[in-house]
Amino acid sequence: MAYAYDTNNIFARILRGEIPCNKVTETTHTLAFHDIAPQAPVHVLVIPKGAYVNADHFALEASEAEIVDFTRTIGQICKEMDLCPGDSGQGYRLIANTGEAGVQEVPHLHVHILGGRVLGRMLQ
Ligand code: D5M
Repeated sequence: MAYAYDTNNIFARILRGEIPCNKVTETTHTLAFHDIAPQAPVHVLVIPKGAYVNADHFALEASEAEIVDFTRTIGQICKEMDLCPGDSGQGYRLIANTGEAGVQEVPHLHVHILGGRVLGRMLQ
């Protein structure tokens, strides 16, 4: 299946520097920034720099370098924000809303990192 990528979605525009973001970190293949409408004390969005619509597109078509960079960046942010339960952190939640059923608003893969409070049970 071919994935249709909208080059004018808001995260593509952030990546091109056309609109600002509140940056958390940037690596070779990944950008992370604070969500504009935070749902928790920590609410960071992590996006690949490549043009991937969603999680399955990325998982199936991204290079190993991109996937490793993206995954490690998520881990590093969780560590740096003291969210990791193996350290002194309380834990966190990762979410990648996907497609219509997943109620994805922005058609560029983004993983939400939510933490800093005890989150409600969420399996709807
Ligand atoms: O969620 C999309 C998320 O993207 C939502 O939590 C708001 C956030 N958003 C939208 N525009 C911006 C900008 N400009 N900066 C930061 N965050 C933004 P989803 O439903 O998973 O697609």
